[in-house]
Formats: sequence, C-alpha cells, structure tokens
Amino acid sequence: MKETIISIIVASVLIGGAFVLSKEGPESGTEALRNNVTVVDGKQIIEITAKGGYQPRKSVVKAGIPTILRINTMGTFDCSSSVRIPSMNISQNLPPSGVTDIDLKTLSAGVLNGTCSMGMYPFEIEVKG
Ligand SMILES: [Cu+2]
Repeated sequence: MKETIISIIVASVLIGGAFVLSKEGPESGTEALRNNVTVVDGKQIIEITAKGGYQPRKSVVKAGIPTILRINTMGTFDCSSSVRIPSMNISQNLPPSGVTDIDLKTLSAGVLNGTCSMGMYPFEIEVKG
C-alpha cells in the first residue's frame, strides 16, 4: 500500500514536470491565433507565401496589436514578388527568395486588401475588433 502511494506521487510529479516542460518549450511566448498568424512578444505576425499568388488568400488578425506582415518568397519570379496594399500606401518589392517583413503597425477593425503590382492576385487581411 505504501508503495502504491509512493508510485502515485512519483507519477504525478513526472506528469506535472512534463506539463511544466511542455509549457516552457520553444513555443513559449507564441500564441497561435489562426494557422498562419502567431503572436510573438506582443506582436502579431501574419505569414503568407508569395508565388503565383498569395497563400493563404485570407488571414484573420486582431485589432489593436502591432502587426507584421511576413511574406515568404521561394523562387518567386512572377509579379506576386511585387506586393501592394493600396489603402495603406504600401508598395514593396520582394526578393526572389527570402523573407520580407512589412510593418502594418497597429490596425483597427476592417479589411485590408492586398494585391500584386498588376492587381491580378488578391489577398485579404480581416482585422477583427
Ligand atoms: Cu500580378
């Protein structure tokens, strides 16, 4: 009986320890909102890929948090390597391969529409209040 109690205590300490470790893993400080939006150090990061268009086409973020649009290019030689968000006067050329961060600052609720320079590939960022 004493052994049973001890083994229960040992097991719960191990489980508790594993729980604490998993909470302090490499994901620490990262809160997933949607699959392509994470919050790191109080900044909301939207990750999209530009190649023959933008993926995902729609992202959903929260208003009132500093926001970064992170665009990944991988052998992107089409016009999606030139991105525009007209309502914010943003026009940015991306490298053929690499990561480009665009500071969207703190957004208010609404919808941001982005496109390639020619306006043929759209993407959308919905900002929820
Ligand atoms: Cu285009």
